[in-house]
Amino acid sequence: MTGLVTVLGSGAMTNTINGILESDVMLVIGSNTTETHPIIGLRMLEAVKKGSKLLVADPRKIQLCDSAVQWMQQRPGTDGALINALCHVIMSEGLEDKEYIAERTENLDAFNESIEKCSPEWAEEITGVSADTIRDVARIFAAGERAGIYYTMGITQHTSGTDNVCALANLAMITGNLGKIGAGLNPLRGQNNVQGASDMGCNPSFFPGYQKTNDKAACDKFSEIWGVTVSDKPGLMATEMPNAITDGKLKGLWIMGENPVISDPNSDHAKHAFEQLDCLVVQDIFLTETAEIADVVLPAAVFAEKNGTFANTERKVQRVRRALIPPGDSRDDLSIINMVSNRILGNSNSGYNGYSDPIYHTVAPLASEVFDEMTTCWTAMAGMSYERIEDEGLVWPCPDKDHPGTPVLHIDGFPRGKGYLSAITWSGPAELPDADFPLVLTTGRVLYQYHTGTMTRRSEVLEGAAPSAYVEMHPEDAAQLNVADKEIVRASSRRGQIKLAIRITDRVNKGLVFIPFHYKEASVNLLTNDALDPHSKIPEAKVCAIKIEKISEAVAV
Ligand SMILES: Nc1nc2c(c(=O)[nH]1)N[C@H]1C(S)=C(S)[C@@H](COP(=O)(O)OP(=O)(O)OC[C@H]3O[C@@H](n4cnc5c(=O)[nH]c(N)nc54)[C@H](O)[C@@H]3O)O[C@H]1N2
Ligand SMILES: Nc1nc2c(c(=O)[nH]1)N[C@H]1C(S)=C(S)[C@@H](COP(=O)(O)OP(=O)(O)OC[C@H]3O[C@@H](n4cnc5c(=O)[nH]c(N)nc54)[C@H](O)[C@@H]3O)O[C@H]1N2
Ligand SMILES: [Mo]
Repeated sequence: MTGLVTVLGSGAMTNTINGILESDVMLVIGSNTTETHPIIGLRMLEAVKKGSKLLVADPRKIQLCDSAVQWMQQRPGTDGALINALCHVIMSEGLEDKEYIAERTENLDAFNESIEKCSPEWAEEITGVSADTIRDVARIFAAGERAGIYYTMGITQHTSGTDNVCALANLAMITGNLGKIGAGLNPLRGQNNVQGASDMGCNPSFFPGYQKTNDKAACDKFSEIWGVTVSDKPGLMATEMPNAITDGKLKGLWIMGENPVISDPNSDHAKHAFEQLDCLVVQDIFLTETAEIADVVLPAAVFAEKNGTFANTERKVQRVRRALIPPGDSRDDLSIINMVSNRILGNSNSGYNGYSDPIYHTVAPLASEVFDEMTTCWTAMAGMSYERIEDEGLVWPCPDKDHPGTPVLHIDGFPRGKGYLSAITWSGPAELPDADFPLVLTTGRVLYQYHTGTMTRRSEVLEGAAPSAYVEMHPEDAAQLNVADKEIVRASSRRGQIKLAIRITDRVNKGLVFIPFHYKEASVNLLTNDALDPHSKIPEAKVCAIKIEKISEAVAV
């Protein structure tokens, strides 16, 4: 999300979920919303019923395509070209919001120059979407009074992920769609409370509240608040760590709430790296594949067993209350962190910043103390308190105790002053198909499973609905390989191989296959590419080259 942070200040929805109902156009690009954000997907379908025009851009025929007025089935990894072409049509046909551009943006000349060559015909060659469709979509989008953009991993999980996000920001700005209800640029955040984790500074370049580690004033401020000299050097991104380990630069790792042995692209490489560590600590609610190779496992409590707050994708901070006592030796994450901090500081009773040792069952006040501290060090939360969010959450920015919160961002301007129109040059994915690996693989999710399956695969109902790995393949590709529906095949890339069942479907185009990454017994991240976006360091989980082979008639099921 670094891209959006650079463009707009933070990587959150600029608008609200219910605001979707006020839109008259929605562009959903690289988001399988009805499967991965079902509540938001429902709002979109409600908006369609109210007359909002839905535009979808996705290489797969997702459920939302059925309700769309236009569906652009681009080749994976070509979004930059597609979005630039939409901007080209809008600017060359004079459909832009001239007043908004003049008042609120900068860098128009360089932007115009960058899209000059990006005609719909040029983009058709690259994306496979017809020039007429691109023109039609651009006109519908530009005609919207309140046109909202909704995107997720189909846009960001590319070596060009940051560029894609900047291109979408351009599209929103030239049509005057940032700063009003029902519109905006809306990354739908993935995990529960990933927004809160970002807000709290779980990003190696930021302190809490998106204050930069390399900013001297921020560094001094946090050194004073925490009573220690904090480093001004940005840390490594998680995705940079496997190479840092094999290069001998990283010796110890404490992983909390992640299962990278399954979820990291090119996961075999990541696993081998973790095995070389002097010390690997894993803090999880289950003994995951990553925990299995750890030196120390710290058992954590689940969400229902702890107190605190979650911030959702629309920046709403809400209370979470403990309903159950954690079983056995497990502790809530905050207590574990505090206990380790205390030991590091050589304290048995008092810890970081004078917090008292969190004795089991008496941790409740601690989460609120952290919350109170957060309100003193980030103006966007300065007006919040547990009291104010007792019944209902508050949306940041909420700078003082009478402030009602800010559901729609950028109404009066952008944090950086003028909105920056970026000049984006489209560049393709890091790995393209060739004679040895002729198919494009894209990966993602299904409704019934969650990531590495540690939680959902323990639920009989969910596991019953989506029990096993499969590869979606176009009927013509299947015919060429002489494979039948449900037949077990071998899928391999330059990095690894797996065996899984064929699912013949026209959801994907010829030449493209899709595999969900939920299934450890056929873990698709053994195949995926760990090439990174140079800015955000997100891996290219959405495009790599693979081949699929028939195993033998005998093993067909
Ligand atoms: N059921 C369920 N819901 C989840 C999750 C889960 O595991 N299970 N995970 C959560 C998390 S952390 C996240 S980040 C979100 C992710 O939510 P999404 O991003 O919606 O999920 P994905 O399935 O990864 O990919 C979304 C879409 O991108 C498309 N796509 C593939 N390649 C490209 C491309 O090159 N360009 C474009 N434009 N689209 C492409 C795919 O066809 C797919 O429809 O979901 C969250 N919600
Ligand atoms: N090929 C491919 N790979 C991908 C993606 C893709 O689209 N394609 N998507 C990427 C994305 S967007 C994401 S977000 C990642 C997800 O990757 P991960 O975050 O590694 O996947 P999860 O299975 O959600 O792992 C979360 C872990 O947290 C544990 N947990 C749950 N609650 C708690 C808690 O309260 N405390 C603690 N300590 N632990 C807890 C769970 O048991 C689980 O082991 O996968 C990435 N990898
Ligand atoms: Mo995610």
